[in-house]
Amino acid sequence: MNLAADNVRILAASMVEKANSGHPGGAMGGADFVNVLFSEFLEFDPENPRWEGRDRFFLDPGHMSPMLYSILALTGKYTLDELSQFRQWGSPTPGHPEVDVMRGVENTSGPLGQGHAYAVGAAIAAKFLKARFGEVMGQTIYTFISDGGIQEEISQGAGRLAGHLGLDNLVMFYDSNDIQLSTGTNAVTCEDTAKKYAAWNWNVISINGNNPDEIRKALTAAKAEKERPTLIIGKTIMGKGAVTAEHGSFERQCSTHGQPLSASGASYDETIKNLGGDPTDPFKIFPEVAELYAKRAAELKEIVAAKYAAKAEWAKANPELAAKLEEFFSGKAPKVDWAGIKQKANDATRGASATVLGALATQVENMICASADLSNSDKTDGFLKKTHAFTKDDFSGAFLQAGVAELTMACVCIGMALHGGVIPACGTFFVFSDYMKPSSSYWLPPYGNFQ
Ligand SMILES: Cc1ncc(C[n+]2csc(CCOP(=O)(O)OP(=O)(O)O)c2C)c(N)n1
Ligand SMILES: [Mg+2]
Repeated sequence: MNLAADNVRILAASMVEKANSGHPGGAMGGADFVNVLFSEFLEFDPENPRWEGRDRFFLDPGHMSPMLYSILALTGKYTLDELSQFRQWGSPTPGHPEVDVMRGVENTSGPLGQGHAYAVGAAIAAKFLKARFGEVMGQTIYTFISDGGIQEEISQGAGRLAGHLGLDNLVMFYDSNDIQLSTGTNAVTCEDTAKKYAAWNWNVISINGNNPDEIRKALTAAKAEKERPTLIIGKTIMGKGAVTAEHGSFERQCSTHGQPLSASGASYDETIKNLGGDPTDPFKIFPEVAELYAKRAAELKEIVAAKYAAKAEWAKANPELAAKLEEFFSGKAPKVDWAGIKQKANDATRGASATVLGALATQVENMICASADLSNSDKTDGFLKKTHAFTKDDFSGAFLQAGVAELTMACVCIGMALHGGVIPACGTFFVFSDYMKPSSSYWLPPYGNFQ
């Protein structure tokens, strides 16, 4: 296990070194978690990345992209050559990931905090679908957050909402390495993060985030949790394995956050050797690691075959539901009787909007509407009146009361869309939509130039 995590560390550090740009330290510390997740827990179909019943993995800190690309290379989604082209013009490995489901990248990331809010939205979408289709929509939503995401204000809304709605299908790993871009975290915070999330009704587990046994135990406990989302706080070591030219430890150094190891004060060559690699030929997958991931691929084949068989049996017994599930994920525009919508003359725009939303609520079965505590004022209640709001144990409705948190609401809606199978919409007043604007950076291509 440690060999595979070291392999990820070697690849991540080498990508940044070759590009002469990027973020090695965090990626090296988080490698142990993603290795256990991808080699033992995450359920996906290697042959069919778009399978709607797959578990999802949402990365929050986009700067840790070398960790994501490296772990996905172990699962066969990137070639070593593509890793070596990190941050190069036209390569599929931009500095910050851009959504590419076929390669296992479930979300675009870069602006800290948004990635885990997408995961909250995806978990809500999964709950909505499970309420309608049952166990065929029993997937788990995993997300990876770092100190920056925990500090960003959006985590308040995302954490509150996930706890309040009891999203037990959501598992978040917090890479708590006590280091951020310019300082140690102790320069800016003394909060008790475990208590904060527990107060929001999360199941909180604290572990050594570089220990595979503890990671495995925590993930097993998280999957068994039936009431609350789980936060695994993993204490990790920034730049794990980094050494100086004289072989002194160069771990836990802020300087490894955002530059090649050689520029940070560490020795790239000695670090790669320390991790068991060859600095003259670092883009390699160790044979034992290839074997580990081949074994997992074989297991996944069986896991997925069993799930497809269960789904086929369910579809046979529930042909109408099965057709509906397919329709929901088809991406086709829903059929709406637009001509049947009658507007009153001189109605206020929010009144006219309510009329349309009312028609959509009855005609678009997989639409979810959200409002940030304005439903009876922004008139999204035109939709709400035809359904009911989500509560902890009831996702049979189709309305999300997001609370006063416009950016959270926007990102949660994006997360629902990324999950697929649902059509999210949200409303607020124009003046407050300014609070939502950071979410729109998600749509701005090309995103690879983000620094
Ligand atoms: C919204 C937002 N603000 C600022 C940044 C710039 N930035 C990138 S990483 C980072 C802090 C990183 O700390 P942490 O998340 O702990 O990552 P680590 O240093 O441990 O790799 C900052 C401020 C950003 N990516 N997004
Ligand atoms: Mg950190």
